[in-house]
Amino acid sequence: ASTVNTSRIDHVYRDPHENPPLKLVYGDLNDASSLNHLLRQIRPDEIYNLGAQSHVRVSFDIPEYTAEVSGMGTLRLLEAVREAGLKPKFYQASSSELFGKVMEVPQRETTPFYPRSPYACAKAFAFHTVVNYREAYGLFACNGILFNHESERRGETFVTRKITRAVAHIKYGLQHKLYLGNLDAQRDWGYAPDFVEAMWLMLQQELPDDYVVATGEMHSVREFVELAFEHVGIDWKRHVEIDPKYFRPTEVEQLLGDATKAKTQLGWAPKMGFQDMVRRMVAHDVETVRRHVEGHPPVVHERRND
Ligand code: G4F
Repeated sequence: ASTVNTSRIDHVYRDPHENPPLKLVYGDLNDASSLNHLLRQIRPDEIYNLGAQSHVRVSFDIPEYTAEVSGMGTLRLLEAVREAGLKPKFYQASSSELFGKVMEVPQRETTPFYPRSPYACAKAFAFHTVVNYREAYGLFACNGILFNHESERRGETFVTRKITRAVAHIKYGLQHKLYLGNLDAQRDWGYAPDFVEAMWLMLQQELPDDYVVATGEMHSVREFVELAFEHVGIDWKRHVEIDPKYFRPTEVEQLLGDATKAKTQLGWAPKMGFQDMVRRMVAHDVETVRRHVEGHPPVVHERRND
């Protein structure tokens, strides 16, 4: 992009003591030649493929693009690895959206997939491609089937961050209404830093495998809303309205994960609970808006390169 959009990684990207420094390069999952070139040049030990068009509702508007990036993009990356003659460890960001219209509760590694969106269909293709490259070429490739994971850095159009930002704006009188879709949807929401640890652990094992990563607790969007508004002492019913434009043609009504395999084989466990996570996200957004309102905008770093 021609605009600088590193704000979510600036704490590591701009750290002069980071050694070696984090280096950003241009590449695109839709551009096989860029992937081939980068792999030959970098010869990585580990690859974490989190690249995607990752918004489920948006995938209904741009299905072909979503399939290209999130599905075919994974294949292109794996082919680039193979063509470069490399054997890096490979992590694929698979998703609980694969379970879609759930076939059993809770969902585990053996639960059949039932994708409910172009995004989930693309991720199903990527999941099976990773398994196939593991079996066909002996690649150390793992699927992390991650349930929803949130944090202060969550994109602003996903429901959790949309809510916590709105709460902060409403508290300071900068917004009055929050328009949402399906409040009855239920998700197994974890804290992103905990989940990233699970990704790393998968690549430190002796053998590659696929793992569900989840908290084992399920909450509705309505509960998230109630808790977020409660933290600032505001009655949510006065501010939240339903706008059908946020409904999806096919919805994933509930997701609940069973991470027993990750717990026993990786020694992984989530550290942050649901209530603390919501409180933390609200506090972060309230602080950001407070600084803005009181005339202390966030520090803008010097541009290091583009
Ligand atoms: O926050 P969401 O958009 O996340 P969703 O669809 O569960 O997908 C996220 O988690 C997946 C892992 O399971 C990832 F693979 C995926 O890339 C993404 O990170 O929506 C959560 C729920 C949905 O049921 C949605 O219908 O919230 C409901 N919802 C209600 N009102 C809304 C809204 N979602 C959004 N984005 N915006 C609303 O206004």
